[in-house]
Amino acid sequence: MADCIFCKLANHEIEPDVVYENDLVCAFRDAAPVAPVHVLCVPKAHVSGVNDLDVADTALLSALFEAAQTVVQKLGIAEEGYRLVINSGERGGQSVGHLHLHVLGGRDMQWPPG
Ligand code: IU
Repeated sequence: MADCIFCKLANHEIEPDVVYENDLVCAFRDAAPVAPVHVLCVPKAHVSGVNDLDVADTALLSALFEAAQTVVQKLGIAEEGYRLVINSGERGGQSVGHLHLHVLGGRDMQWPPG
């Protein structure tokens, strides 16, 4: 999608700090991290958010979770624990209109989230 910043980052039009990528997903470090580990798993094709996600697209779903699993393994937080978050829509706190799975870790997480 033409003016989508995450399309540009996930497809290296703008170079992100990549932790891992596969054919369908790029996982890169968040530019404004809120935890010692804060990585975004981003589909390379444009999907606006969860409402527009084709849940029959099992290849994309599996690529997203494969990316998250690989990120936590590579960054050494798989065993200690971490949080996966997808903010959806305005009240859900989504600020970028391109689906992304936050991988947060390296500190204790609070519940309920803010
Ligand atoms: P949100 O769930 O849509 O609020 O998350 C958007 C995230 O994208 C947020 O954590 C930003 O810091 C991050 N981000 C980024 O890493 N690089 C960018 O160029 C932009 C946002 I714009």
